Amino acid sequence: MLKVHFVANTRAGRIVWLLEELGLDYEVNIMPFTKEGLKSEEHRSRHALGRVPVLEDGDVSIFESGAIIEYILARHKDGGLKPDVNAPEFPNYLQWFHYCEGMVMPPMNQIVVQTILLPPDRRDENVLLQAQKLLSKSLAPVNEALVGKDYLVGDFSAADVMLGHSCFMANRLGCVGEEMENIKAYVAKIQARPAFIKAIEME
Ligand SMILES: N[C@@H](CCC(=O)N[C@@H](CS)C(=O)NCC(=O)O)C(=O)O
Repeated sequence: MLKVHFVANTRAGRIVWLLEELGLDYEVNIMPFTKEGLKSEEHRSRHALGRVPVLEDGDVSIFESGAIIEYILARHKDGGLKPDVNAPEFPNYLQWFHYCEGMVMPPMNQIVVQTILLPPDRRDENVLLQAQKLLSKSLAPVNEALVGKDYLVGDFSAADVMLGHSCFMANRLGCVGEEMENIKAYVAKIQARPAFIKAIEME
């Protein structure tokens, strides 16, 4: 049975969302966002940095949300939620799948650190402003790519699980301005998906 090591309000939501979309059986180890849980010897044996998500599948233990998603699609749902390698949308699929952790999450991590994780006396307004600017810049091409489309690639794909989850988080952090109307509509569509609702209810 697939087992997801999960913390609420984190990228672990992507994995549960994907598993729900695919209709696969899984179990979840819900951990608190605390040092005791994440940095325990037990969890560090699964992820050296003590982070989530981690997926276990029999003898396999794998971390990095994008790698986990690729692993699940390859080993458990070949052909599911991704275009065929020779399909015209395939390069676009790869691009948006990786744009998520490559371009959108770094400034978003910084915003979370500067607004939630650091105690107020250690926060830096300039670092926050710079991260907010960079996040807006990184989201602009996503807003553009969504013109006239419900989802980034085809009817819906694993690229939407990666980047759609980040757009949802950015919106929840108040970082998607009204001018990014395509992302706003995209997030609303994602939030109406039953599989997404199940994953978020777990949060
Ligand atoms: N690139 C990694 C990022 C993993 C990551 O940073 N996860 C965060 C939650 S979204 C975490 O576990 N943070 C705990 C910590 O920083 O101690 C992925 O996509 O899985």
